[in-house]
Amino acid sequence: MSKLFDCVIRNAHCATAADIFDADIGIKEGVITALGKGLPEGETEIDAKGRWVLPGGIDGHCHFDQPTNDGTVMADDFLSGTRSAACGGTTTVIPFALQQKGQSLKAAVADYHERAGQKAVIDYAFHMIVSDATETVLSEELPALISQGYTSFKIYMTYDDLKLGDREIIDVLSVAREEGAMVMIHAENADCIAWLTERLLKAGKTAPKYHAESRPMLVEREATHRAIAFAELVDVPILIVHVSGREAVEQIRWAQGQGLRVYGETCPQYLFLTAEDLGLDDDMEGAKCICSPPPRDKGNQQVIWNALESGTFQVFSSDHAPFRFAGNDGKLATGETPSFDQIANGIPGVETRLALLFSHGVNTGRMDINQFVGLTSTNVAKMYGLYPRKGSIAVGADADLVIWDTDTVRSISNDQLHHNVDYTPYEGIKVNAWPATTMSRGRIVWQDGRYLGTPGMGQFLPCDRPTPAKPKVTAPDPL
Ligand code: DUC
Ligand code: ZN
Ligand code: ZN
Repeated sequence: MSKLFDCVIRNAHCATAADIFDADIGIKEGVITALGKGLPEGETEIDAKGRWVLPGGIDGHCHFDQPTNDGTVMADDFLSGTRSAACGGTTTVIPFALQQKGQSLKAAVADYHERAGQKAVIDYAFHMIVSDATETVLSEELPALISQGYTSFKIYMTYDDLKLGDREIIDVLSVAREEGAMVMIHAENADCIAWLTERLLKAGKTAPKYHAESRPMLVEREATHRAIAFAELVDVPILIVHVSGREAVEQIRWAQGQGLRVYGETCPQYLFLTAEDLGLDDDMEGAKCICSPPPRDKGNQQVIWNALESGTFQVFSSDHAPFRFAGNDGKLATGETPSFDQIANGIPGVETRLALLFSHGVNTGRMDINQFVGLTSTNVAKMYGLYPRKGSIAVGADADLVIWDTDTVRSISNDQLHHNVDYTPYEGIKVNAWPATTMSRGRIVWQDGRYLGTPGMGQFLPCDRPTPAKPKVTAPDPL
């Protein structure tokens, strides 16, 4: 007779976003079916030895195999991207189906399914990127796609080939309100950046380090402020993504203080890198750390830590945007010494996100384990309509679990990572936590330093309309 459980994880010291408890975890057909003490023997048994067992990480912001039109190619497709995620303790990813200008949104989503289908090792959902807010997109495609489970999308306030104008932003926010979708906003003022870039280039300031000067905090502050004003006008929640420093944090805090549903996301680069990592004059190595918004300084790193600890930010994502340094289709696709504005934007980080925050957040006492789980998993599941199937340890939830080794001390090294990028911006940073075991719907995909995943086993996850995307109820309930 077959056993009640396919697998039992014994002696798990579990944490969710709310609780800490010790339990055996019974798993059947990829789902957690029992939590308790002394569960009957499973087909397989894992002893967690009293280690932390946490919900698998959900990376709500990463880019895999995203089409570009500047001669660059993303280094990670769904296979290498999800493999890398799994080895770092992430069990769900939400990358972006990018609509090119002139393309239908539906076609962009269909194309992205082709890219993911046979390759993904772990489960995945899609955000959309809306770059062409035509009448058809607004009135037909977006409503239809949202009702089919694509319930979040990103819009850009910068980049000529992606940005929306103010009126277009208001129009897409209005559709999001009507349809119950979450809007993620890349907030940087395109015209300020263009003006500053022109001046820098004219002055011969072309090295990677000038990337940071072309995108000072003011441009992020202005766009964040404008996005918040539009969201207030339309009365719809928004999420400001990849927040880099004090000025945007102040805008978000102000909005939250007004009672507006304005959420914030930050990423490892704003905790562990500074503008100095963009190098000195003529130092092309600095291209490895070019991302937007750029990393700031130590003082701003502290502001970002504070905003994580205090709850100003709800989610912590990698913004993995993988471009190789060597070769002619990555960072240096336009030549050996391109000017900073010709260098692909984005850095890798899907595998290192969790270990960095666990080590430097939880193990230093900056945040507790429940906050860690919230920022890296539970809140992400809620923000994008995947909760409670994902993001918790509970009966009925998918058995997406990570057993953490907190006895390790290691330096991050690109040799040990599983992405397809030839560097990590976090090389040499010490961590004292790393996943010992990653389990995706009951299947072990990473154990004791060995990748054990199978391409194509990841499932597409249609998302519910996220509760945090609901407009605030302002009238008191007469009851
Ligand atoms: N924005 C992102 O979200 N990722 C990479 C580059 C960018 O500008
Ligand atoms: Zn962005
Ligand atoms: Zn991104």
